[in-house]
Amino acid sequence: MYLLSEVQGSDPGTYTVSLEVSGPGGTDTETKTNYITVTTQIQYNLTVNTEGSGSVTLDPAGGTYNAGTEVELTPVPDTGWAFNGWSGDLSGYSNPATTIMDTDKTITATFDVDGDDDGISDAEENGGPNNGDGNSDTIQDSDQEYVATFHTQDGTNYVTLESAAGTTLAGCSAVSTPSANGAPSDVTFSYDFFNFTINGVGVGNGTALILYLPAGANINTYWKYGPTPTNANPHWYEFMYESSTQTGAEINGNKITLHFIDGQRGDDDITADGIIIDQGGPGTDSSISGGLPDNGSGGGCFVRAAYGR
Ligand SMILES: [Ca+2]
Ligand SMILES: [Ca+2]
Ligand SMILES: [Ca+2]
Ligand SMILES: [Ca+2]
Repeated sequence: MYLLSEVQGSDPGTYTVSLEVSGPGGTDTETKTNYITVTTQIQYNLTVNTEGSGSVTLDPAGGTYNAGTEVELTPVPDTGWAFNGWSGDLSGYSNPATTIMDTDKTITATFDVDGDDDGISDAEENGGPNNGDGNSDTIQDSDQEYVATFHTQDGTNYVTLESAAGTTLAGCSAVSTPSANGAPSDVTFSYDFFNFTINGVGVGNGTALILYLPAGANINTYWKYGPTPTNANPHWYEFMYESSTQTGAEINGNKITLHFIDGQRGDDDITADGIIIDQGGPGTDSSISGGLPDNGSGGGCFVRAAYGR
């Protein structure tokens, strides 16, 4: 009787094998190092389907990948349409999304009509809280180009962005929390991150945007990952309100007011061009003492926000 050790791994390479023989006279084991060379790479196929009008860009391109390859999928809606979720072997609303090729996969991207061009489809906005009026102004958010209601990245919650009247939102999406070095270890980003662009701000002007989280949200900080006027390399920084720059987040329960000045801290294009570009996320910092803010009556972070530093 003999046993050949199983060759593990999917990558081509040279492997060590052990041979064990046992019988009435005893047992003997022989191990040979670098004895067998495997030359065939295991590969899997990624099939992408679409519903509605749009396409999906794959990085790396191709559709056939070595086992273990991480593939980024970016939905590209046609004009007048917006991405509205993944199905099949991927779920949620992340844009872009990633998947690891550990088997053959079939993934479907759904696109629906986006009548107000904010990057969120009518169907998704109309499915939001308060019958599709997340900012409670009695107008459907799908008809408001400065209001966008959409799913969080994992698909479990809805959020609403409301920029100032006269501005327009574009490119709104929910994305994964950046995993880059320097992430704050005490902060949990339960809603992951959001991307948005505010157009029509006026060159060099200030503006504010309200982020409505689900009722009962317990958050006490807002962080960003990107460049700032004093450090052009993307980096993590806390974006709470500072009286010195008049930029940053004020938190009042589930309502976060983000103060921006075109070209200043918080504007990811760090250019005075009439456009604010943001990627950031609300979080819960377990190292902040004094409890979480709930109704603006107290709590560590709201006091910081209200009175500056
Ligand atoms: Ca829309
Ligand atoms: Ca509304
Ligand atoms: Ca809208
Ligand atoms: Ca700008």
